[in-house]
Parts: sequence; structure tokens; C-alpha cells
Amino acid sequence: QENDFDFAKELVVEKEVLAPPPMYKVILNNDDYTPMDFVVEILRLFFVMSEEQAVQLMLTVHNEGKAVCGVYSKDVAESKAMQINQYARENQHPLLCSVEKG
Ligand code: TYC
Repeated sequence: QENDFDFAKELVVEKEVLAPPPMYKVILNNDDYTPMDFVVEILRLFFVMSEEQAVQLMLTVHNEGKAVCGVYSKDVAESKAMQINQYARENQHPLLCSVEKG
């Protein structure tokens, strides 16, 4: 039989189904050592960006300290950040990519 608890559960399910998934920003952080060309290469490899867009975004990070490269679901954002950090480490650069909710 239906009770208040079932009703509450239905509301939770409804919210989970109808609510858009929370989005996460992939943030690129500036540092003093990673070569500009390498940052542009990273942006072109991991995001859909023209050479001009990649150079612009790299310069924004260089001048402002950080910038949003893209907004994705949690899984996609976290896997992009992980792959970028791994690729930077493999090439001995300190480049840091992070993820922020919202
Ligand atoms: N500041 C770096 C330099 O002068 C370039 C750079 C840009 C590094 C963006 C990291 O996320 C970054 N070579």
C-alpha cells in the first residue's frame, strides 16, 4: 500500500529523471614553465578548437591565471582533466588541469 515514504521516493526518482545532470568546468591553470606551444597543442588535442581559438585561450590563461576550456558531465570533465595532466607529466611539464562544479 502507498504511504508517505513511497510518495517521497517517487519525488526523488522524478527529480533524478527530470533534472539536467550537474555540469563541471574543465579549468586550465597558468604556470611559469609549460611552453606556450605545448598548451596550444593540448587544447587542440583534447578540445574541439581551431589553432586561433587555442592560442586565444592559452593567452587568456597566461594573462588571467586560469580559464574554462569546456563544460561537461562529471565523468567527461574528470577524464579530460586526468588525461591532460597525464599527457603533461609524460612530457615533463607542470601544466595543471582541474575540474570545478557548476
Ligand atoms: N605561462 C606559460 C609561459 O609563459 C604559458 C602557459 C599558458 C602555461 C597556459 C600554462 O595553462 C598554461 N610559457
